[in-house]
Amino acid sequence: MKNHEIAALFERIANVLELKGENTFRINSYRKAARVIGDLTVDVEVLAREGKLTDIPGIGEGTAEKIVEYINTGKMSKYEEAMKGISEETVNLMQIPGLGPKTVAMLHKELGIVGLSDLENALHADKLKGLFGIGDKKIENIVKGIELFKTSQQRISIGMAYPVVKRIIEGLRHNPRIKNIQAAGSLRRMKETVGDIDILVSGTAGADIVKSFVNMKGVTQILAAGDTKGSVRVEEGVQADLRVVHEDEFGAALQYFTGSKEHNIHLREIARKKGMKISEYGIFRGDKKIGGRLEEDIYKALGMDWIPPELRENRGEIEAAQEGKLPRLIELSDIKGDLHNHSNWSDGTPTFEEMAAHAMKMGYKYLVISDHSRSLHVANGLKDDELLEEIEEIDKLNKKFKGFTLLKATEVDIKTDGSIDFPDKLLEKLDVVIASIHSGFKQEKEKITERMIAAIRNPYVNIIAHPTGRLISKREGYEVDLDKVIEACAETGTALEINCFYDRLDLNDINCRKARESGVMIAISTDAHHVDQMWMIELGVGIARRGWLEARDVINTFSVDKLKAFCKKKRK
Ligand code: DGT
Ligand code: CA
Ligand code: CA
Ligand code: ZN
Repeated sequence: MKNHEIAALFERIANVLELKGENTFRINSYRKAARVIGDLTVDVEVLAREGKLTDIPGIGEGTAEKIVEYINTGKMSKYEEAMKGISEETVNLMQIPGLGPKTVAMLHKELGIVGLSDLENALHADKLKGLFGIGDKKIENIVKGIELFKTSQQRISIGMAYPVVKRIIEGLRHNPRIKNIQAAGSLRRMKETVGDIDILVSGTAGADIVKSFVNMKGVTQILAAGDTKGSVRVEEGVQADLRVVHEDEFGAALQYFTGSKEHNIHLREIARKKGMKISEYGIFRGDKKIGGRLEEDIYKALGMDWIPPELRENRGEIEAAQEGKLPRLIELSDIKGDLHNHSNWSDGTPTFEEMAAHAMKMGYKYLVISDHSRSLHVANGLKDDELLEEIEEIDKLNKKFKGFTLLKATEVDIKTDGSIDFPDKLLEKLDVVIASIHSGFKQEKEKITERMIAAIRNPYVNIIAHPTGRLISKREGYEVDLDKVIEACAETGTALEINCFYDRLDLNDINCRKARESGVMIAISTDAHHVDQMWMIELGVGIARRGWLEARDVINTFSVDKLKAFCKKKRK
């Protein structure tokens, strides 16, 4: 699929035009095209072939022509035209969070900055200070932005990598020469970003397996293809390595390549003290191999319980496993419903019926419909009477379902003064109230914390959504004193959310563990705006497991009655 490539090119054109100070309307239309193409779930080439590009909302004749040109020739003349007189390096600068076209243009004019190394030199020599609109805070943001940019160049979100792995495993599963196939590395540990993808198989005829791997759909570059190892780059821009091992070594290899490195180093130390050795080939006492077919062999020989991959970060899991005190981690099958979803009544695309049908297909018992509130105009927030209508509509639909319930809710804005965007008499009519911050990100830490705590103290607010506001590789989030927030949640019986949307994953693993240790309940929610996004619950469960959560810590493992009771309890 060329969707991502084409979206990126439109985004680049928009950036270049903005850098040149051109007409905003045209710039915005390229931005829109980029977003629309990037969000498509179907192959843009297929649509082009069928002449259906202009059926996509936001794609006009001119844009469609440019897409066709790119598909046919690998080039877009509009892009080449826009780039005249501008260096690639300068355009790349605009990918740094916090560096907009105006600043980039100004830095070029005032300091002759062309690329990243110029910018870093100028920062080093303290040359930015005093330039128009640049104070200490801005400089600090640019420095942070450069850091984020550098990491985002090296790592991709698990939300991107996870479907790639599913595709690869699905593609190879039916190969008769393969006995076992499993993801290893950071992906198996469900880390929020992934440097590269590691896949392990056991089987015969390694060279053949490697060949089918490197020839798979979606591979853009073959980096290596040997008898036991293949390495490729895929169209999502990430490297994937495949290793083939003997079946009786699969467990040891899986343990080794799952990592983390810190976890493995600690294990090796324990092995050494017991007079044993572990490697990717097995576990040995002296020269004698005592295990390696199963991963469990390794942990058992070392005198501990098998440790779920999500815990393998050397954060106390080895000690817990030695004492038989590992948590019974929550599983995907424990989840009975999704607690944060948007419909076409606000900024989502699906109807209530489509959402319910998809939820039932996923085996859920309930689904929360939580459209935005009245002040969030950019997301088409609901007015008071619209929320009332929504409630009526959901009540009507619920009469038709058996063993399934749509729950009435809102994602209500916590306004800049800490007040809640709907009056109590409306909130009272809802099953669940989710509150979140979408404005005033730049307020002082104290102020933001106060706002959030005021919301937590509201007897109708049940869940705080995306508590830190960060976007992976794009935005650090607002400053909030999470310890105070956790304390207030514990006191009032308010839950914190793990927002599963791939670029949020907020709370993260560490904060989630902290919340749990203070007795705060967690909601795992996708914040889906489209039914195709509801699968991301799997990412949230991964984060929850990394945060040591058990099913009983998570409110969407409750039955519908228990969940309603949890929400009602706070109102008393
Ligand atoms: P990533 O790819 O940066 O997101 O993180 P990982 O954990 O997937 O790291 P990667 O791909 O470099 O290696 C996969 C696993 O292989 C790693 O988690 C542990 C193991 N491994 C790799 N190199 C070493 C090493 O030098 N020593 C040890 N003990 N283990 C290693
Ligand atoms: Ca890796
Ligand atoms: Ca690797
Ligand atoms: Zn939302």
